[in-house]
Amino acid sequence: MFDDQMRNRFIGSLLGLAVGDATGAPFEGLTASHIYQTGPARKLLENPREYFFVKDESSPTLRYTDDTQMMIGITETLIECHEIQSDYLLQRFLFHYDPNRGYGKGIRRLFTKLRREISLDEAIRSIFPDGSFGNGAAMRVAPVGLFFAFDLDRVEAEAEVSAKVTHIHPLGVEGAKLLALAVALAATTPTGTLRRDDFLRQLQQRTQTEEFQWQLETLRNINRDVPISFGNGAEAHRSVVSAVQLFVDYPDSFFSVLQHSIGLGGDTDTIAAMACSLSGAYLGKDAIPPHLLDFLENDQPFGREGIEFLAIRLFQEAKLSLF
Ligand code: F2R
Ligand code: MG
Ligand code: MG
Repeated sequence: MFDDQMRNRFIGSLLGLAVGDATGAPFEGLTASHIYQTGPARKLLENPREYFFVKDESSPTLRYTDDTQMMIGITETLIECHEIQSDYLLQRFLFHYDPNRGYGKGIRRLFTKLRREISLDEAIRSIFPDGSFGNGAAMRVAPVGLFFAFDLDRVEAEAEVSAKVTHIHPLGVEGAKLLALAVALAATTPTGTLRRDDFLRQLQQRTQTEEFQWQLETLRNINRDVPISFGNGAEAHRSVVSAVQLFVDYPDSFFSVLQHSIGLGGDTDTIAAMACSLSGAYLGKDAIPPHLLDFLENDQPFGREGIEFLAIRLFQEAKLSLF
């Protein structure tokens, strides 16, 4: 169960998330047609130096954003606590918070307010009274799907706790549960055997909101030749199923998942982060193109090698937590 292949999938998922985030980030907010006219995305990715790397000839770098930074906080929490403890997770989010990493508006306001000693619930509701339905809880949740991969009920429960630290709107929470479940299923399906409809049916059975129900139902009834998109926005219900769609439509190619994530336009870093965390969980680290992975920022302790180290620790602790 927890063998070398699984270890490789943990690494593939977390590094995949970071590579997707960092390559999508320069295009976040642009329209699909703008990206097409500049690229298209396949060409951009084949020759990333000009479009993706932070301009520093001495050390070209792909720089990740809030998606990866918050994933690191979740990974650390699971390594330390073997479950999501809300207080611990919030402290890790605040420790890593860097306003230059492109955080969502609501999150920036939330973290600023928390410094003024009001309660978490009061702070959350003062921004969006019903809570945020942003995709921020889903973009960071992959480690939960990996850690509890063989227990889908636990995946759902822990993903919910992780979401509610910042996102209490039912769509924000369900987006996180859905993505964590998808990561768990991807990580436990033998490579080369993914059955599209089985995968989507299992997700649909575990979703409640009408919004995610109709999207998954529609996705089950189309194939990748049908040009239906489930959105490219920063809202959970306008991006999470899009990421799932990209993974099930291109299960055997990390590069294609990434290319089509960027080609969608809009919230490119986050859609790529979510879709590539699925692809990496299914295909493992070796599927990530080295001409991108080698240039992921590598400042210690939380660069490329640091994320790989965290993924290995997460794997080891997941194995330990079973005994
Ligand atoms: N915020 C960004 N990108 C903006 C540009 C960044 C720029 N390049 C830079 O460098 O500064 N990206 C990140 O935000 C998304 C994740 O957002 P999260 O964490 O869910 O935050 P938030 O603010 O809670 O929600 C995002 C937006 O969704 C809308 N929204 C959410 N709940 C709402 C509600 N109840 N009512 C109305 N609107 C709601 C708002 O527009 C929020 O700002 C990722 O893309 C990540 O990469
Ligand atoms: Mg981001
Ligand atoms: Mg984004």
